[in-house]
Amino acid sequence: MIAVVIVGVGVAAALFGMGTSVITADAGRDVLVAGILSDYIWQYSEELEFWDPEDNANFGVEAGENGFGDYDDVDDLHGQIISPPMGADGEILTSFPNWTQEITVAGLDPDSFMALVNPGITPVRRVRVTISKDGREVQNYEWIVTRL
Ligand SMILES: [Ca+2]
Ligand SMILES: [Ca+2]
Repeated sequence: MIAVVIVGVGVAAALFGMGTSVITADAGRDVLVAGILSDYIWQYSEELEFWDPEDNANFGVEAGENGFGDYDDVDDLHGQIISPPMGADGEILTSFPNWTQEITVAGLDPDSFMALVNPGITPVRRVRVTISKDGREVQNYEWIVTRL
C-alpha cells in the first residue's frame, strides 16, 4: 500500500491574458479539463504498489510489462507520455485527441521530502503529471507517494 499527499499545482502562465491576472473563459475550461486528466492519473496510481511485487530493485517498467494493463508499481509510470490521454481505468479518451498526460517519477530524500535522490534507495517518490493541450503546457500537478 501507499500513502499520497498533493504537494503542488502549477498553472501555465501562458493561460493568462497579457498584463492581467484574469483567466479567460477558454483558459478556465482548459484548466478544468487539465485538473480532471491529472486526477485520472492520481486515481490510476492509487491502485499501484510502491515497489514492483516481483522485482523491487528496478526503477521504471519491468521486463514483460507492456502497457497500463500490466503496470503494477508507481515507478512504472515514469516517462509515460499518453496522448490521447487516459482515464482512471486506463481507457484511452479518444474525444480529447489534442491533450497529453506526461508523467515523471523521482526519488525524494525521506528526511527533507525535497532533495532528489536515487529512487532505488528511498521509500519516498514524487509523481509529477504535466497536462498539455496542442503541445502547450496547461497545468502540472505533483504529489508525494510513500511506502506504508
Ligand atoms: Ca512493475
Ligand atoms: Ca517498476
